[in-house]
Amino acid sequence: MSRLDESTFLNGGNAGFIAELYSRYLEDPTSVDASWRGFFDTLADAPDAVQREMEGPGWGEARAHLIGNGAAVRANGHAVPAPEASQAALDSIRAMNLIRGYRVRGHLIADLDPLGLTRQTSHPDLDPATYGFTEADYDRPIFVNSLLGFTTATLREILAALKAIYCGTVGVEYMHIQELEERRWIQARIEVPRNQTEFTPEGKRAILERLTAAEQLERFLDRRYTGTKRFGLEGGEALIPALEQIIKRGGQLGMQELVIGMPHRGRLNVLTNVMGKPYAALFSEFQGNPANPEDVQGSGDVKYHLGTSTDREIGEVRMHLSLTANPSHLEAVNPVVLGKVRAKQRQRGDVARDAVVGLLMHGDAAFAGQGLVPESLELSELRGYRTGGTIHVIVNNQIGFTTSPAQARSTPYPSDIAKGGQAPIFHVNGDDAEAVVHVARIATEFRYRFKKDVVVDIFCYRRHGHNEGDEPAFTQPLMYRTIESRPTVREIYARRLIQEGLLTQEDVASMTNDFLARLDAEFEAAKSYRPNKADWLEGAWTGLSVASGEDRRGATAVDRALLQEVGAALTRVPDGFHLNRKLVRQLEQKRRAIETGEGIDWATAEALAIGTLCAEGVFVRLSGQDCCRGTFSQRHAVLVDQETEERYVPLNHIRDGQAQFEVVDSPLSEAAVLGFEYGYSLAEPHALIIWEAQFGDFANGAQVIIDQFITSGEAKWLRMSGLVMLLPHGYEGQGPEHSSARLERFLQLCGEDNIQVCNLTTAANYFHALRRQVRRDFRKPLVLMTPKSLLRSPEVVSRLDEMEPGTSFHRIIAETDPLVADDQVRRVVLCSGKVYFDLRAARRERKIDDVAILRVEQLYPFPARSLGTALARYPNAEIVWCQEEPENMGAWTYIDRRIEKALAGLDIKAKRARYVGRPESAATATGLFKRHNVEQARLVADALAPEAR
Ligand SMILES: Cc1ncc(C[n+]2csc(CCOP(=O)(O)OP(=O)(O)O)c2C)c(N)n1
Repeated sequence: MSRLDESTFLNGGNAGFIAELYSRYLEDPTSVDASWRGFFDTLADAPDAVQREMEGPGWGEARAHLIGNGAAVRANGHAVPAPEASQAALDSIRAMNLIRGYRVRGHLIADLDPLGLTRQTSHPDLDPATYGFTEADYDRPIFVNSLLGFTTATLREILAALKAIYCGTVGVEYMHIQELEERRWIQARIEVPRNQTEFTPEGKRAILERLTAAEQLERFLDRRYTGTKRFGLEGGEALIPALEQIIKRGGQLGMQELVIGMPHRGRLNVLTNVMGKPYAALFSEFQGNPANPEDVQGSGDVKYHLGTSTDREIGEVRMHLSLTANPSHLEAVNPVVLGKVRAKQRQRGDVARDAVVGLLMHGDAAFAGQGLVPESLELSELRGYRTGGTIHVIVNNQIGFTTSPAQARSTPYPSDIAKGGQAPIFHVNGDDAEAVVHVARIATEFRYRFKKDVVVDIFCYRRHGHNEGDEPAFTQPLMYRTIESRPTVREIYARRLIQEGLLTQEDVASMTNDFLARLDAEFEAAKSYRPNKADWLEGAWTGLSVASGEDRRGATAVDRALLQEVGAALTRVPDGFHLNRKLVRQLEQKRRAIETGEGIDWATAEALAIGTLCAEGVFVRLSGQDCCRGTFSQRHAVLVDQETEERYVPLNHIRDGQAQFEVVDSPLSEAAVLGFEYGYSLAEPHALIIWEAQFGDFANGAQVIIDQFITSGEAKWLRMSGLVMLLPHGYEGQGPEHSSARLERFLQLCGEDNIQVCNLTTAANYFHALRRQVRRDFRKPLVLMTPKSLLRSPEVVSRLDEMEPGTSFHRIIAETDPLVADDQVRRVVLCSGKVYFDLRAARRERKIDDVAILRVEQLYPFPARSLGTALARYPNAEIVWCQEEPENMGAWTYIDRRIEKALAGLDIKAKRARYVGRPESAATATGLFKRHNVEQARLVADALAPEAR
């Protein structure tokens, strides 16, 4: 029965009967039928509240009144209420339904919009008449069992309390939360103090100071750099004292580090007024100077995308604040921040997740529109991703560029998507600075109390156009007429403090002037300001340096003893563990391979790379869809007891004191999860962080993270990442979306030594490639095309001695079969990845001995010199590039000119490579298996054909 139905039936002929039942219930809850008991239970603030309140002060009298003192006693011993008692019981039920109505929907008529454009003033669920009250009922005392702070009040008083709590400048949405304790905590936190904080005079002055800084900085920039884009905060200045409150209250609750993500709006304000970036540094950037010293590499980025980090003393606490650099792509930074938080929590051993907290700011249009928002929210309670709750602040300026909310979303609030994640939502009028700070405090407390996400939705406005050169009246003329005549939030608050007698007009003016004087001085200082260092290789990154050198092998080899120690752990299960029968065989094979040192397959090599790193003290994290088992059932990093479903991770049982291997199945998201792992890698240079796509093609769902962060973050923001992306790739007849990891896209993104792209053909090379990620003095993202069917193939296996001292990663693998003399070789087929095995098999089958096949294992950085050396052996050969991808895909367009360059300085006949592979195609692959086989056979035949076709 819905609440509305309940209130309707309370008006009908049943009312007296229900009142009587309620009286009996109050006398003895067990005396009424369970369904009625349940109903009456829900009226009170909690089932047990009835009992507690009955014992509490005031309730005895109220209850006596409701039951009907001195009324006749029925044969069954229950009191029959007197008529006035019956009315009182009815009033009570109705009032408690009304109270519930306000808790659920009070926010709908709250005074949230500073512009007053969207104010709704009534709602049936908030109308006493809906519950059966009439005008005559307003002044009769009513007994209510609630947390409102009274047990007896008139309807008029009850309504006044409810309006103060739920319909002032704060609107709270929390009744969607399923956890009773969380609901009750919020109720108690807001109902008793009538949803406001009594600020001290110092607190009030601090709020005004923050508002002054926020407002005056924007004005100053506007005056000095008129028309320059800054995506000003004007209209939403209350954000700044809100952030200050989060930091302050957080510090009291255990926060030592706050990792922040935010869009461009207000970013310059946050960078300086919250993060403490020198104003002079900002002004210098406005004058066109780079944010980092001139001799530091990189493309740089616009000033409203830059990050920074700083330490601030907040009371007794030294707080580290870091604002994560982000691209223009709104909300893309969310998962990156979450990953950073998680990594920092681990670094600090912050098991309770008290010390490091994530704070994400959002625009209203972006929060409602971007899919990364729900994808990232979805991570919040997951074992492998949780960070103990993120504090979200929406700067809800009621517009997105030129788009009004009515066109931007289908739901009433921009925050609605967060309700699915069970987050409480505090809507607040951004022109009531105290209310904004008040909810920021409650939100922080909620995060700490329940370790869950929470949302503050600051209803404000955007005083100017989308950027400072924009004319907003083209599209929202009425809104902007209202805005024009509106005093600023600082002016409103200053007036309030003057009215309260806390400050004089002169105090307010001198607060502004002092701040302006400071800005003037910083402006002067900016003229000679030079950033003296880039901060990118400090803290945890100390000791690392910018990548240099040609082969960059790193010290990746491992002694046999350690390989075998890891191998033993890999194939060991605890006593009494019920291993799946099929895995018994698999583990047995692994054990034999490791013992004999022969036949190490792909998954075993991976496990050996991970396990040896863990044994050496390197934390390894692998996440991706179904990666614990492995999409192709190849990994089995987690063994599951067949009787108990208990999980066992063999690589976490190598030796005492080893580092952990954290392996987690991810939710079915690419963008959020890849962003999370990238963020993790940003904060943790000494760990190996791996993300695996289910099939490589799905990585394009995370294209923003790839384009805007992984491949360009180092150049734009001087932030290194050693993230590994495992992308299953290879043409095996599985159709358009299960064949290609879109190698061509990654290769097109390569430049300025930004990433590494490899397509490997041996288990040993995979072993070295993974270890290399943390065994060199720099970090670079590694994009790996990984095998599918080859996982089970004896073709890719290696020997253990290919991982032992003296071995390393190979970027090019030279010919391994016996052939005619090098000068007799008529063709060199260059290729990368799986097609090598098809070519080699066909060559062996056809007994061809004058075609060499070379494998380019690393495509970028392109091993030009090594390739040149390898090709120089074959002076009379033509060069063919063979790939299984269509001509417009794969490596061809990337590698063609690079091969040409590599050949240029060599004393051999060939000048360019000839293409052999599938013709250009719109889809990545055919969906027909037969056609695939024909195509594959043809390209292999072409590559080996006696003469060019
Ligand atoms: C993913 C993405 N799409 C489009 C844009 C272009 N764009 C920049 S700001 C903006 C409006 C954002 O509105 P809102 O989220 O409400 O923030 P506001 O600018 O109003 O603070 C748009 C569409 C972008 N930056 N990112």
